[in-house]
Amino acid sequence: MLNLKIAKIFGQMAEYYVMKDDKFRPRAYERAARLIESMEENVEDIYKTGGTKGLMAIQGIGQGLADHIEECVKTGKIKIFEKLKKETPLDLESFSAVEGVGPKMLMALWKNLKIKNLKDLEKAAREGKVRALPRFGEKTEENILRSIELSREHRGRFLLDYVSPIVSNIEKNIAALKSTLKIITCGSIRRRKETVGDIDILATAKNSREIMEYFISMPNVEKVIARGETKSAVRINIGIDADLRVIPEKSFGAALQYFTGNKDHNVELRKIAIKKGWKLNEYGLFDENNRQIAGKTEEEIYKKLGLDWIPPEMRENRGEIELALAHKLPKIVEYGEVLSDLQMHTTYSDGAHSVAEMAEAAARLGRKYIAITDHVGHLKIAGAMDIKTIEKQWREIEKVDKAMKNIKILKGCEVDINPDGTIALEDKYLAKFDIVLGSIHSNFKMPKADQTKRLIRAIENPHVDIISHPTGRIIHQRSGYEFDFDEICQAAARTKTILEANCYPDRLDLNDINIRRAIEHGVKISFGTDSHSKNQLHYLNLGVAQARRAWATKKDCANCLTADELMKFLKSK
Ligand code: DGT
Ligand code: CA
Ligand code: CA
Ligand code: ZN
Repeated sequence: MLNLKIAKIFGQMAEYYVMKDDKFRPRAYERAARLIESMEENVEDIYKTGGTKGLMAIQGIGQGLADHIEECVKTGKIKIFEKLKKETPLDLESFSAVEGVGPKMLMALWKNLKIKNLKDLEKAAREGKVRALPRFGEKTEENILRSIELSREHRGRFLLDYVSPIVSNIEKNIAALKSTLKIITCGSIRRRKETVGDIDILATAKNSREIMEYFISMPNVEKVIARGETKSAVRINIGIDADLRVIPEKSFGAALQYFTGNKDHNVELRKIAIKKGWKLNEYGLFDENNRQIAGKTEEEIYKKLGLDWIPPEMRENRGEIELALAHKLPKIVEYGEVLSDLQMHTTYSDGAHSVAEMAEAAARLGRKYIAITDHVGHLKIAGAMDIKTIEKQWREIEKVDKAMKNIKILKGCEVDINPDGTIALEDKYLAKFDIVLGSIHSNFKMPKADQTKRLIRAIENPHVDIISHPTGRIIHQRSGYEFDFDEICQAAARTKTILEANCYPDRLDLNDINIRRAIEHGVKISFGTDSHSKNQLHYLNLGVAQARRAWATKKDCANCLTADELMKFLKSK
């Protein structure tokens, strides 16, 4: 947990230094925050074994930051941060849910209206006080209110990737107990939904008491909500609830099916049972004489009802039940069929690791090839590359690629799409990359028709292979720019342009619904983790899960092609 705490403090210090017009600190603190947040090793452990020297061995951590971490480990606080907070006592965290309100604006809101937190801001905006401030205006006020609404919709839901490590940890620890027989998490987590409301765990056991005792006294339990022999519920310290049910073996499959859901899928399934004169619930499938005819495994429940087994990701009552009844379920892409990662950043732009470090980590995860896609264009804050730097990177990629036998590295880039739909790099350079991702990183608020035209023009550029994070939405933060999605899909299908299923935990863009629409238009999708650190490369499966939720098959996914096949496909554009 300490990593998150320090990352949060550094992130807020970056914001305070922006308010103070500091030239260098904001970027240094922001980078450190992102780096630490994504690190697997705990900085506290690194400090305890290697001291500040050990910390400084981490790329991007200098003396000053190392001293801060030391102070935080020793005293639980950082004095300079406490001083900054005292000077400008803002609840910065509360504002993180609102898009488009930067530190400078927060400073102005504080100075002029004494706005300290999100609640104050909403009140002032509703009263029309925000628009009166210099450089704010009516439009900004509207946007603030809209984005507060959006964040409210998401309240109480957590990013799948944020919850996953906590879940794995609980599963691992419970599995290690003597009395545990089986343990599995179901609900929206098993369906790999992009956000989850709570953690639903099922277990079978020789004796439920040991499991329950452990569950309610886990170190990260903040509050015990309910405790019992077969069911307990707790609040975990990140604010999410978890419940654990211990189920008899003979009902395990039925419970697994029931608690995996979703609810609508279950309701449809139960109707099929009722039509046969049977009964289906979390204890089993029962015939007209109330004899259990299935329930030990999930497979036998589907089978007895006349359905093929349905992968959990598909269980959303979006037509999968009819197909399973007709034995016509699509063969959705398997996690292991995805060979590559087609978006990542290195130290050449805003990433934390070198080309070689990224390639080695990707190879360890079993990727057969990757595309290095540093920023090109206008994103100064993201360290966009110029021509000289690009050429230098190409030589480096060639060198690393030659040295590494188990992975192929493609020369790629993520280049800005200008407001008029032209690309922020000349064609003669674009032509030299193996793969080009076009992205919208600016002018989000254009009218729908203009935004659509802009994207179509980018798609029509023969050098643009993939449109990256096509809708621009960020989960819990912003809903994405407005454009005609079907028109974009038609243009992409016509030109053989790929649309990305970005795998970054709060992007997942395209989302499951849009992936399905794209596929129906005949568009290929690609997976890119958008990693800014080698510790993020595992995000790949988050995106693949969304594609499975969209019923994508192997042939719909560019990353299921071998590197040679992909190059051939790209040349056919
Ligand atoms: P979440 O937690 O909001 O992300 O979504 P779920 O799908 O995990 O929903 P949750 O935790 O409320 O319930 C877990 C599963 O239990 C749900 O997917 C289906 C099942 N379930 C819950 N309530 C009902 C119900 O009223 N009827 C039926 N048939 N199943 C239900
Ligand atoms: Ca749930
Ligand atoms: Ca639940
Ligand atoms: Zn991007």
